Amino acid sequence: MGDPVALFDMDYFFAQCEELRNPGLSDKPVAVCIFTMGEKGAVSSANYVARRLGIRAGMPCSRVKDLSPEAVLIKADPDYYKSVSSRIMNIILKEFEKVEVASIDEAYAEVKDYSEDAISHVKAVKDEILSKVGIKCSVGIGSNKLIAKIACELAKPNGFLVIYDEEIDKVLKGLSPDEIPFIGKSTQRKLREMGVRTVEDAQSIPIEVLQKEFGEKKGLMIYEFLRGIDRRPLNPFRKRKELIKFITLNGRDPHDVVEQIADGILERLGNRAFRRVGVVLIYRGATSSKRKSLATWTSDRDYLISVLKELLDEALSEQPGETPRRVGGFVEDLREVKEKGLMDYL
Ligand code: DCP
Ligand code: CA
Ligand code: CA
Repeated sequence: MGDPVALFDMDYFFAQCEELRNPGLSDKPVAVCIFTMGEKGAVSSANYVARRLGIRAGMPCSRVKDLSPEAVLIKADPDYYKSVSSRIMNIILKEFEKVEVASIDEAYAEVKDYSEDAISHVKAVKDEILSKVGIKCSVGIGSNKLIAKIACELAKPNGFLVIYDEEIDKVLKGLSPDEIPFIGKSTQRKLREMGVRTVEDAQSIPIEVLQKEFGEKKGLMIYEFLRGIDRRPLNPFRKRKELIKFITLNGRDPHDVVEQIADGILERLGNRAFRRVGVVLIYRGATSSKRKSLATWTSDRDYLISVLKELLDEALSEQPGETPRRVGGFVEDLREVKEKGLMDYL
């Protein structure tokens, strides 16, 4: 099999971000709630104290207090979680040549080999995330993304696990079919309907039967996943939906770093243009953000700087007398432009 892959997955990410800015929460059950379009909120992340009381991601927030009257319910603050995420991802991106940022709290990195040096380097990056950002994560290493993900799940929380190729079969057989990553819920349900109870049951299904049931491509993928085979390459060019640049102020006036933020964004913009601009201010214990949609796509530096300044003033006026610790700017709604530097593009 190929070069090893490491998966870094932050533990109870949103809830841990809340503990980070409010350490008094750490020994309390914490549930972060997301409210979508006026719906009743659902738990998006729960710390381990909450999980021990039966509080789980996905459950209605209204149930949390029934399970634990002491539970602390917090409304999700996505801009703040993004700012923590970007600091973590920057550490991982700096330490490895090839990285796929797979989600807000997950990144795969290609590891040279299984040598002691290479493995302890991965461990050192986990430690650096904790010492520099203050976030605990779990890390799994294996010869492909699937095995890395399985190792990471087994390592949670705050763990580190290498699954060597010769251990794959034994590890897989110790899992229930529901614990094989990347196999969706409906596939799992169908497998159960086919009488599958263990991974060994599933492995005994001939490939033709799987392909008949799930289609040629998906059937083959399931067949391979059940054997620890995953041909998906690391995808370091996965398109990000936004570009964000944060700067720690260390006492400076936020206006003095606007150009630096704009340049940090434009550096990574490449052949793309943006149609929405935003600003995030991180205070101790609070976040304030502003965004604005533009009339058209642009990649113009002066225009970006002027919009960032305008949004910065709006955001600052919301917390009068308070000094932010960090300030970030971001651009969203990206699209490719055929010619670099094209100013307006419809
Ligand atoms: N998330 C969400 N809605 C989902 C899944 C996740 O809002 N359906 C958010 C909240 C999580 C973050 O994404 O904190 C990362 O998702 P994970 O599945 O990795 O969950 P956690 O990090 O909370 O828990 P774990 O410690 O098990 O990784
Ligand atoms: Ca996580
Ligand atoms: Ca995750």
